[in-house]
Amino acid sequence: MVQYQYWDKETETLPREELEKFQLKLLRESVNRALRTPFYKKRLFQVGITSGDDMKSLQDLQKIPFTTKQDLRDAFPDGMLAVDRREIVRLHASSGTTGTPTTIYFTKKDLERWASYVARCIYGTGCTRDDVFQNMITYGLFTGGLGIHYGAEMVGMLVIPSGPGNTGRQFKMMKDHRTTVVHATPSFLLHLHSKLEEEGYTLSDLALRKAFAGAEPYSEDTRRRIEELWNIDVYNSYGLSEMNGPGVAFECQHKDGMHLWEDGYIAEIINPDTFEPVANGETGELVLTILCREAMPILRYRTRDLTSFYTEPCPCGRTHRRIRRITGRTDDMLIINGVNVFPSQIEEVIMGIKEVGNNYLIQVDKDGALDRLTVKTEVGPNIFMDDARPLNALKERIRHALQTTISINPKVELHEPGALPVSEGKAKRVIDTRPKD
Ligand code: ADP
Ligand code: K
Ligand code: ZN
Repeated sequence: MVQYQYWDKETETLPREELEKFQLKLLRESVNRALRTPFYKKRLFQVGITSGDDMKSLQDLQKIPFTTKQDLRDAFPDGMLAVDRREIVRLHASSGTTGTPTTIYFTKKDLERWASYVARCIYGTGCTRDDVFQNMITYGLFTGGLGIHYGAEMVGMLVIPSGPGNTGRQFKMMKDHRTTVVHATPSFLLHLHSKLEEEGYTLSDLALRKAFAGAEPYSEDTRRRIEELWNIDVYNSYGLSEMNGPGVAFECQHKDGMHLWEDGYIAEIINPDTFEPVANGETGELVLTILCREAMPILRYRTRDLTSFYTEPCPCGRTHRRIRRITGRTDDMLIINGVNVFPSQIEEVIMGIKEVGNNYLIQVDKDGALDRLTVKTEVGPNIFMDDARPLNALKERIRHALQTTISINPKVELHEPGALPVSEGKAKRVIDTRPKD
């Protein structure tokens, strides 16, 4: 039996009815705050919203137009600022995965509140002040570094701001300081493990028990693989800079779906083509409204991230709904010879094959009039690259499994462990060389 622990039990287990009442109160405040910004003043007046009181019920949220990444770019630098510039004490920026990075501002209170959401997430995985936490994610403008950092300090963990990279140094710090918990991208956790032996360590030199993995999509098979390789528990962590950063949704000790903190955000899931809400439990694009941010209120932000709500409550007793693992972004769908494919579908197939190694790359090229999909994967450490027959059989198995799932016949290339490029931040796994017209 898991002994569930809560950072803020009252809030985390608030009955739905009260939670929604609270959301409505905060939504009114957020609309009032938004009306102080040039951007929202114009946007909201256009649809006849002139005061937070126009939100009579949570349903009225639907009257507010969506906000997009492009809106944030257009409103830069002051268009969405709701406080005097002297009130802001920090800025962060998105990674720029899909274009110019967007800038987000925070007041002192905003930073405190953000840290408290993160603390709630971390404590909810069973961590305490007894833990030593190595934050192997990029510090700086990226929200993942400082965002998790301050939440971890709030919990009282000993925090090592290691940042990513330098595998030898990471192991040394892990050993010297008896690190029990790490935060990294899933791809970095796999990469780091592949260097363990080479750097002269074994798992028994380390005290690692848990990892928080996020910033990029990964499959359930990848989670299991990381857990088995390291013999630890891996918790999925979701966030985006427009909504502060990490701390939006996180897995609890039950490790099945991420609780999205509904006292901090209003979450909707919409059909990205019709903009209508999807039926409860169905997959669509996550739309988020941040409820308490002073510096930069953002209403109905289209995250582009695809997910769905769990319809069942979690055994941990938290009343805040869970979202499923993000399967990708609406904008990372590939259309290959007319067939829609998400990189996550490919990952799910190949990571389910145990002889496949820890890194892969998806390439799409033009081959005459047709598109050609090549899936390059590393092989596991026990596969011999000079033994052609089993290698060909493995290739054929991967090809067949992919064709069955995605209805496209790919070319499969096998590479030695460590041969494919790794990135320090978010993994770049798709290379599309087709001319854009
Ligand atoms: P960018 O939007 O430029 O990538 P961010 O640094 O704000 O900048 O990254 C947020 C995005 O990262 C999310 O919208 C989502 O696409 C992705 N992401 C973050 N955490 C996860 C996760 N646990 N699973 C899948 N995707 C994630
Ligand atoms: K401590
Ligand atoms: Zn739970």
